[in-house]
Amino acid sequence: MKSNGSNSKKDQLEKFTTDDRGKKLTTNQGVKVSEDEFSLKAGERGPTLMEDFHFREKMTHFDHERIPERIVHARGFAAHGEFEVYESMKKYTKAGFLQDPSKKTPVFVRFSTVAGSRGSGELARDARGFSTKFYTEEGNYDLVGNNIPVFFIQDAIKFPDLVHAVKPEPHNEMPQAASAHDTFWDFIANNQESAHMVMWKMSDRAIPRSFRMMEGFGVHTFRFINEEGKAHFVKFHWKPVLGTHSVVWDEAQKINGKDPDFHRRDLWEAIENGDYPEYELGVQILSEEEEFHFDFDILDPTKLWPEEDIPVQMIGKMTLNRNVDNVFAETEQVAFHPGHVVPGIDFSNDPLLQGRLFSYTDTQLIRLGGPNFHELPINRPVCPFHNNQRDGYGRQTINKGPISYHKNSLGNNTPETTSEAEGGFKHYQEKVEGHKVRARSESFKDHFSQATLFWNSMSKAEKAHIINAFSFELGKVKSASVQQQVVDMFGNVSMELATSFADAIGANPPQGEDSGVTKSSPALSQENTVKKPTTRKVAVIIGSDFNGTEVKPVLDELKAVGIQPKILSEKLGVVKSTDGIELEVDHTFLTADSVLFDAVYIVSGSKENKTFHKQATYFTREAFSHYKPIGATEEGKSLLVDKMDSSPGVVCGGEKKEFTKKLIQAIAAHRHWDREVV
Ligand code: HDD
Repeated sequence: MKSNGSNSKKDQLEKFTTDDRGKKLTTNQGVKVSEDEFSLKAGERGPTLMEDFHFREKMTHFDHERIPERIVHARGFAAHGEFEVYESMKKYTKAGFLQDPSKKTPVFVRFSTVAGSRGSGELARDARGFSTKFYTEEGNYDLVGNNIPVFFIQDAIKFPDLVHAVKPEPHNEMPQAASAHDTFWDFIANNQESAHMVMWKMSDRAIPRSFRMMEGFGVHTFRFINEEGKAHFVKFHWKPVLGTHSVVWDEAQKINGKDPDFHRRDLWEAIENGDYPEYELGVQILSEEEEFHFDFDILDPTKLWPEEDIPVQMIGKMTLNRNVDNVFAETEQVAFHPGHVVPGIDFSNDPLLQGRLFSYTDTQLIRLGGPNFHELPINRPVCPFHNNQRDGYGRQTINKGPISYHKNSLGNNTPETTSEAEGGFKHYQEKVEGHKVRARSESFKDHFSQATLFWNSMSKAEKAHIINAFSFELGKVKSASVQQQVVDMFGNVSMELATSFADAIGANPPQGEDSGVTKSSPALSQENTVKKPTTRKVAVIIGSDFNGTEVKPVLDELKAVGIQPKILSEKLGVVKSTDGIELEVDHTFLTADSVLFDAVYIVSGSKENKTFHKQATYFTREAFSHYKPIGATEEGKSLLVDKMDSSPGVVCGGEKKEFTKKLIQAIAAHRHWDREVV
């Protein structure tokens, strides 16, 4: 088992895992405690005594339970899994975990929002972090990416400015987990390299339906290095097997109230149900000779490599199959770092990446309290590690012997270095020449062409969502000057876009003309993604005395394709059909809401009363307005008001098999954008 690494991380974590159930309560010194409800006092009504070491230890530990949250990506959720490569990538890289298809590499993946604090709602309009730690036999490799393939800025020195601008404004600490405020948009208008990323952030990508349904990107250009020392440029992609899907903005805002844990709950439940989230790892590869073949600089992190020009090859699959045992110990203490690479993977000179290589260790020093965070169980590599680093807060390793320096003779000069041929990491010997300058390459100066490419690639509905997002965000901005600057800036991307939101916010239309780019990239539109019904949640609105013979087979068939019908009625308990079928109720109208489901199946029931009717109609109307698939029995049709029954994605009554087939298709389609919402 150990040899293929499949469970090496789990085995390692188990050594540090403890189960307190059934055990005796003790102090941290192991002394059994006889009383845990009353502090030690001088007399029943007297003062507490200093010598109550149990009280003091318990209270002191409690007082120190919190650690600083991550400066960005504070709210996140993680899971364990494994990665398998499809076939050896030997031609391009010597990285051990990318050689052998029979090998499973343990991984730990943390998803996050960027701007909000640790307790914020998960449906914020924001990029999502997508960080993967591969516990390889050659050391930990971290792919610390986002669900957006480009970034706001081109040089890491601007990262503190960007983050200050998007975080809540310092004078009143508002708004939480939102970019719809003056300082963010002031930053954007005055740092126009952000145009491309802002287009993604205003698109549906920034409000994913699920962590299981979003792409991941390494963003930067990295290098693959093979056994011969030859380098290729590489971009990394994660493609979710379920396709890339989003919610709508009105829904996102409501979910934040109804269930601020929506994304983590979704991930947690999928894994608990055995619906393991899967992502394929894709790479775009360019030879060193091709570096200058494009109309963008491949070192510029505000640029993507269009998939139609440089295809994404799928090279492996990651499956998340185990929830954490303890969120603090694992999810909170995990420390990712783009600089954690293994032989076969190396950096490029992307100035954003270069700055990140400093920041991540630095931040862990304050967040995790010192230089020994690599010893925390979640961060330990599964291969041995030895060096002359010593001591520091919270040191756990007990290094034997007097030698803690290199070179030495007393320890036979060990721990010893390893040659490149035997697996020692050697940095790629890129030739570099230049003057020391604070400058940006001319080749980084086109900020709008790819932003227009993105706009051109959107479907009609996606474009409408982007216009609405700009109108919402800028509608919340108070400064008319900032609003106008943003309108003028995005006029460079698309006059249609900027004119539309200028109109919505009462600003002047943009002057001039846009970038003139006419090319589009179909891979960028979520309309063209994979569409599957699997794991979709359907609210089955049902009252007593329903028609069991009609409904039961539909529910069975939905389940057979992996759809999850949840029974929703007026009160918990069971609902009974006229023909003796009983269904256990999962939710009531009080505990659930249409925004928490992917689709609705209205069964109704003859005994339903007025309140039932009112609540069910509200529920259905809201789902309809979010373009969700709706199915209805003959009886359930009575809840479909305003000609909903003849709208796209609404399936009514009819022959059972045909009905179910159409309903499943409608659910797989995710949303029905061509619906007129009244
Ligand atoms: Fe970063 C966290 C992704 C630019 C500095 N970043 C962090 C996380 C993700 C990213 C997913 C959360 C890791 C986790 O789950 O623990 N960051 C990105 C991407 C970037 C990016 C895709 C651009 C391509 N980041 C970036 C820059 C800097 C940082 C330019 C600073 C120079 N990022 C940090 C950080 C964080 C972090 C302050 C906060 C918590 C942490 O590192 O561990 O160091």
